[in-house]
Amino acid sequence: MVVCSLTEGRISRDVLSRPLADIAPRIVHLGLGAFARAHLAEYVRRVNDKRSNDPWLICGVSLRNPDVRDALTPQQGVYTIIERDGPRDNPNDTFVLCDSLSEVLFAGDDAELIRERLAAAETQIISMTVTEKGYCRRADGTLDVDSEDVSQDIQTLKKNPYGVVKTLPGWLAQAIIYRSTSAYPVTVISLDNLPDNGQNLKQIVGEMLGLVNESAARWMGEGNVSFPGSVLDRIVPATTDVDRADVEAHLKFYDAWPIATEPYNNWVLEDNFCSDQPNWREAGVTVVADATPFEEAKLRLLNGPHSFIAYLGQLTDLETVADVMRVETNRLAVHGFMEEAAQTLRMPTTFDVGAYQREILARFDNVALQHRTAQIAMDGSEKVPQRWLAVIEVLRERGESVRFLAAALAIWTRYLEGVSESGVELVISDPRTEQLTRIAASNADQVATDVLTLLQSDLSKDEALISDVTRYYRLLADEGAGALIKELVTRTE
Ligand code: CS2
Repeated sequence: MVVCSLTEGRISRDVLSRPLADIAPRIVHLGLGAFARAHLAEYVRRVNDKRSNDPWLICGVSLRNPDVRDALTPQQGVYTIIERDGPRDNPNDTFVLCDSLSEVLFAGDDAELIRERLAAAETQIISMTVTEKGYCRRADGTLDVDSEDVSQDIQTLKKNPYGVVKTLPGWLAQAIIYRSTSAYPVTVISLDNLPDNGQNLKQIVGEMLGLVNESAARWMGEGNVSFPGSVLDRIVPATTDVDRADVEAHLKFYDAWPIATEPYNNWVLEDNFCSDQPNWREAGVTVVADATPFEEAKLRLLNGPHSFIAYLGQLTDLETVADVMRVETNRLAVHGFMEEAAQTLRMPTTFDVGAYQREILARFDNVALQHRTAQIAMDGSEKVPQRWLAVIEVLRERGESVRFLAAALAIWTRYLEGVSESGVELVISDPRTEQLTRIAASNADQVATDVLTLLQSDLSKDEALISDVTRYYRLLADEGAGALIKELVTRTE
């Protein structure tokens, strides 16, 4: 039904039987970053490949800047996904044209149309990738009503449900208010790396609605809005000019914003829909009753080690994940980290944890991907709690000591000093940069306690843990990361 072609050296879209404008999007996606374009949009493309006469199309919304809209609108939403694998000098790349986005909007200019799409009868799914900080949650998972943007959205929606909102909870509350007046149920899917993402999202939206519109909150509580949990997995580095040049060289056209990613793509989604859905299973999605064990496994065995690699790489001037993995002792430490974290999983006994770990290590080894450690290092204070602290808590409650995870905390705090071991300045990009860099610059004995206190973790009172982190921190300062990693991988308990 919808096929792509080339017009004057750019990608465009031919519509065979119906104009694109006649096909209403049934998915509205908020936060159209590279991840959503490599993951959700690709699954929807696969759905449409099977049922081409009745395509599911996505209205993609950028909340913060117009760049994606400006790049993709001239190519009618079509872009290239480059799947990279193999050795760097002889990569085994494949190029897929993704055509499941039918329009791209920007909240700053197109708010009216976005509101219309969110409220439309045809819209069955509202999904989002807004990163951890976009949820405006406090450490305990409740809505951060004290944040300026959230409190502004609350005031706006109280006065006028059609007012201009800014935050994710604001947009969703507004969408649900509209939909409740027409009785159009909707499934709202978080595609972010949050623990229990469905329930967490439900919590903040429920709180927001409770404060601004009781009848919409009641309507949602009656089961007209569902929040399936989901676990997404695909490694997606930021797009570079090399990616654009590769598309041009291989496909002979210019793509303003291709996506480079790995061949691997995985999605586990809870069977909790209260509106129409594409045939997800047909597209390769695993639909389950409870995604929590899968999510724990992914957060703790992939994302946890990923952040460990990122800070280690930043501190030791290793630019990409594969660069870190190429150092044998680092690789052993990443494996050790995984083994420590794996003890806390609750997967069914049939799940082969060893095979899962090997698969992840092989993905980290992918040199063609060029995944920068600086990219993963961003927003550490939003990631560390679910990736590391949740694991440490389980192990410490069992009375066990942690080595690799304690070392990871030491490496992170050392990285927060903002200079690599060779003296290169590091850019710390985090919503709490100011507090974190202040803590990192203070007394070495205090750093571990202060950073855990800032994250509102009870682990800040765990003296044994604090003493381990502090010892590793001192070792890092005195002898460097190489010495710490060596001690970790050679010490036998
Ligand atoms: C990464 C993730 O940047 C990060 O924090 O750990 O984006 C990771 O690549 C994805 O979750 C993989 O599915």
